[in-house]
Amino acid sequence: MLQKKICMLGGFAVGKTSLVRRFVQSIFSETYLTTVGVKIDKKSVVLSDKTVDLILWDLAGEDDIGSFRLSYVRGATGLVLVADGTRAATLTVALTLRERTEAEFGAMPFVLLLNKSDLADQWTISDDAINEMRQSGYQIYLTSALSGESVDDAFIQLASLVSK
Ligand SMILES: Nc1nc2c(ncn2[C@@H]2O[C@H](COP(=O)(O)OP(=O)(O)OP(=O)(O)O)[C@@H](O)[C@H]2O)c(=O)[nH]1
Ligand SMILES: [Mg+2]
Repeated sequence: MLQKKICMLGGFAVGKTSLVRRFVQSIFSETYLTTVGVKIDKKSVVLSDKTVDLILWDLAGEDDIGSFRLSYVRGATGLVLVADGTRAATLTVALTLRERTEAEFGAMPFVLLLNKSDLADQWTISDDAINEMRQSGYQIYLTSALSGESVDDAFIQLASLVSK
């Protein structure tokens, strides 16, 4: 059986736990309960030629990059980077966390989720910035854990990247 460890990385309250809950259980809650340490979930994804079990490590958000528990990422084969589209600064946090994991464990496949797309009127990340990142090869999804928009697409794309 194909099992792949995936880490959810991003700043505080960007929606990592909500995205996992949406993907695994198809539910959403407005209530914010910050993650302490790590919570692990599992979901099987059926691809055209194989089934892959994603073991999702939902890590506590860290805006203070210095205190991020890098050791949780050991053994991971892919990353879900999450930023909150209503707080552009969280994009820098997500990208910096990825750089730190690359320095420690080497490069691995990732997708970048700009979450809370339902809050369009509060959006702070420009289309230009998004297009620029896409042109440099980033696989970017505008997601909403609330509506479910693009959530499955993003996880399925990562499943296919890590099981190549
Ligand atoms: N409107 C909206 N709210 C969201 C979305 N995703 C998450 N939230 C809300 O944002 C808050 C934080 O969500 P969490 O999923 O707990 O965020 P997190 O990244 O796991 O936070 P930490 O565990 O503290 O790092 C909660 O109140 C969620 O209901 C979304 O797509 N849209
Ligand atoms: Mg959380």
